[in-house]
Amino acid sequence: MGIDSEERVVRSNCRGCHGGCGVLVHVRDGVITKLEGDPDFPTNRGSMCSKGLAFKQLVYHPDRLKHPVKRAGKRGEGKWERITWDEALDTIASKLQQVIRDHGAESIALGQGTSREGESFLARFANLTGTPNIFAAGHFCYLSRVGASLITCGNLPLADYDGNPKCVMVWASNIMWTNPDEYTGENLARVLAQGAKLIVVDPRLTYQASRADIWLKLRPGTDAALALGMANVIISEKLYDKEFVHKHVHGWDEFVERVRQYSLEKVEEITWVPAEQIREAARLFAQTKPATIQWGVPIEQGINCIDADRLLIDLVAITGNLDVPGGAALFRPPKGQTISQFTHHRDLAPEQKAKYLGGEKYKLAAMIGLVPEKMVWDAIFTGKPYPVKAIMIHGSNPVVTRANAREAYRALSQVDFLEVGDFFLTPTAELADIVLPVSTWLEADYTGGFFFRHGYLFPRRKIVQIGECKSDFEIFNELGRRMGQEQWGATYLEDLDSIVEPSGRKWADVRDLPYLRGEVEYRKYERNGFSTPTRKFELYCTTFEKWGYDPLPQYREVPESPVSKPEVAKEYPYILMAGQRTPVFFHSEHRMIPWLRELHPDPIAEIHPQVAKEHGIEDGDWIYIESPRGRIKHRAWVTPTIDPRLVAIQHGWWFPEQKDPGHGWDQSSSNILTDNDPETYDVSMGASNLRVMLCKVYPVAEEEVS
Ligand SMILES: Nc1nc2c(c(=O)[nH]1)N[C@H]1C(S)=C(S)[C@@H](COP(=O)(O)OP(=O)(O)OC[C@H]3O[C@@H](n4cnc5c(=O)[nH]c(N)nc54)[C@H](O)[C@@H]3O)O[C@H]1N2
Ligand SMILES: Nc1nc2c(c(=O)[nH]1)N[C@H]1C(S)=C(S)[C@@H](COP(=O)(O)OP(=O)(O)OC[C@H]3O[C@@H](n4cnc5c(=O)[nH]c(N)nc54)[C@H](O)[C@@H]3O)O[C@H]1N2
Ligand code: SF4
Ligand SMILES: [Mo]
Repeated sequence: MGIDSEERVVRSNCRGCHGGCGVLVHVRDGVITKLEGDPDFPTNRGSMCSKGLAFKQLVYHPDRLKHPVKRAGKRGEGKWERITWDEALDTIASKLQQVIRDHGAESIALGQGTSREGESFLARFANLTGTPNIFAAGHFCYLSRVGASLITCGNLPLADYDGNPKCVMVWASNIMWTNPDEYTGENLARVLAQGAKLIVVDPRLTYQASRADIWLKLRPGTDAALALGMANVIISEKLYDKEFVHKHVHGWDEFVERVRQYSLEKVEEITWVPAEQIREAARLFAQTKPATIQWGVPIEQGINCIDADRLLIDLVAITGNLDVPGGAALFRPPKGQTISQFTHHRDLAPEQKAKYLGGEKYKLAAMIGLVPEKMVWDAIFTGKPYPVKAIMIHGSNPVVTRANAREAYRALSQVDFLEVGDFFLTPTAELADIVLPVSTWLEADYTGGFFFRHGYLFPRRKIVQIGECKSDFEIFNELGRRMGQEQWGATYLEDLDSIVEPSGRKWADVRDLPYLRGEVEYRKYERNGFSTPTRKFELYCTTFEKWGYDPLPQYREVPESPVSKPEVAKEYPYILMAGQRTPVFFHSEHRMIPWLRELHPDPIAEIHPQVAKEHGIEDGDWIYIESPRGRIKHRAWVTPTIDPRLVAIQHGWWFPEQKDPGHGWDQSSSNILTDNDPETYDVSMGASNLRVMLCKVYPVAEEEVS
């Protein structure tokens, strides 16, 4: 004990966000003392972000839920009673079985948020239970990209930084702060330091935009139009890869015809980007080889979601940068079970698949196994097309993170039975009947990154045990077995065995390896074609044709903009960008972590000095941001880096330090301002508009500042 005790260093990989950074975990006397970057790890090469460095404060946080609890008072009253795991799991299992008996398995919905490691086990549990209804964040984030890629070229293309791109088009991405999905910012920084050209497409002057060779400062939400304009230049100046187009593309002529409808004059008018700059960027992108696109989520959070995604893949493909070194590669996973095999997605009975909520309308979402959450809320409110009676949410805080947060709050307050698995009593967990305490990535074994498409698996070992916490893996395994599902292993470690089994190994054989990587091979399409109905890269999407959507990409005007709603714009004159991330928080998380909150105590709205002057706002003042649906408070950051026609706010705010059970969920959350109207959804994916709408701003009166 004390100063003589031994310090162990355990290699692991962080999952404080999506990033999967290699870390060295220092442990003394069974307690984690420090996390630092692993210089030998391929994804981060020693770098770590503030969230990862502060993660031990999350693990040992005094407010962490350490045992299961059940509701003691009324819904949302904040009164809890400690229960055993047996009581918790028995209660959940018998409730779910009762719903299956009375209404059918489809009346159970499983909820998750953005990618967490537990998602594979959650999906497996849903499929084995027989419900098609999984709601997540995927329809407006990432899985939309996966879906768009599946129907276009069979797999998700990823920027191949290891192949050293000579030009990177950073499109709606703040990767240095966000390390999203398969990516870490470290890789972009490295190729830029090696001299790669940089094009940035972003309405705000970000760090990257300030260093770009070309910065395209577009009107928020108009990305699809800009991409069509760039395609127009590439086609009319014959800058495309003729051989690729000739041999591997389906629907070239139709695509060319569609693109011709987007003249640069028209695109300039829609996007605010001068025609000459569009031309210059298209030339730089098409003429520098290899080139890649680093895309980000804002293009997906609204009505143009899938077409914007498709267009970015199209730009990569027609310039000959698909599946080539330094372009956008189609990686293969290491040998093992596929996600679809593991989750038993294919085993969900056809009659159950036919019951996807919203599946008739949002066919792409149903194809990848997702339900827009609004369909679940409506089924709770109306019982149509059938009632949803029980919800299990693991790894999400919809009361803060989904469009029209008030509606989400109402739905989750009304559903018959709600179980939430989380680290803390979030505003969503506070509405539950039972809350389960979940382990973090430092507290369980797992094949990290299993859901991602970068071709890696990051084995991770359990290092500490906190209270009675259990991992999502263990919870779904135990619950599944209680429900009589025979496919689960005797412990969840046997389920991990099954993931690696096709490689002839067991979990124990790989758990101490730093990572596993699939074989990297480029230009696979030359041998096999693409995994699409035509075996070609589909500029003209035959799947969409079959489903009755426009097979070619188009631009749809943002549903609430000065163009589409000039009357509303008279009262709400600014375009609101509702979703800035900060480097120190992940969505609604981390506001309770001292090191991180100290760096960023309050929600911040970016407004231009001209706007500030007009409304009598000083830098640092509390202001209201109001949309036609409600108002919230942020502190003003008066900055010339934002256009005077725009206001940018952050996303994910609640206040764990406020002790009432709502924890201020409706005070500063961007989703008090958003709508969740299906009229504004992407047609095939059901992506809701989280980002672009109209607003006004004004100071908070002194007496209202709390
Ligand atoms: N207006 C607006 N809304 C947005 C966005 C925006 O830009 N603007 N962004 C959207 C996007 S892209 C996304 S992906 C969503 C994210 O939406 P969510 O995924 O709902 O966001 P989080 O706040 O990360 O919620 C995750 C919760 O799970 C808990 N958690 C973390 N890890 C685990 C785990 O391993 N297991 C379990 N059981 N729990 C865990 C955390 O404590 C937290 O409470 O938000 C969306 N909402
Ligand atoms: N620290 C931290 N990291 C995160 C998250 C977090 O909350 N915090 N969230 C995670 C999740 S789930 C996601 S999806 C990713 C998101 O991370 P990214 O994909 O990087 O997306 P954002 O940071 O939301 O926005 C990126 C940039 O797009 C710009 N932008 C906004 N609207 C538009 C638009 O209409 N068009 C264009 N071209 N640009 C626009 C913004 O100004 C911003 O600079 O980050 C992940 N990583
Ligand atoms: S970027 Fe994500 S994975 Fe990497 S250190 Fe930060 S929190 Fe951890
Ligand atoms: Mo996301």
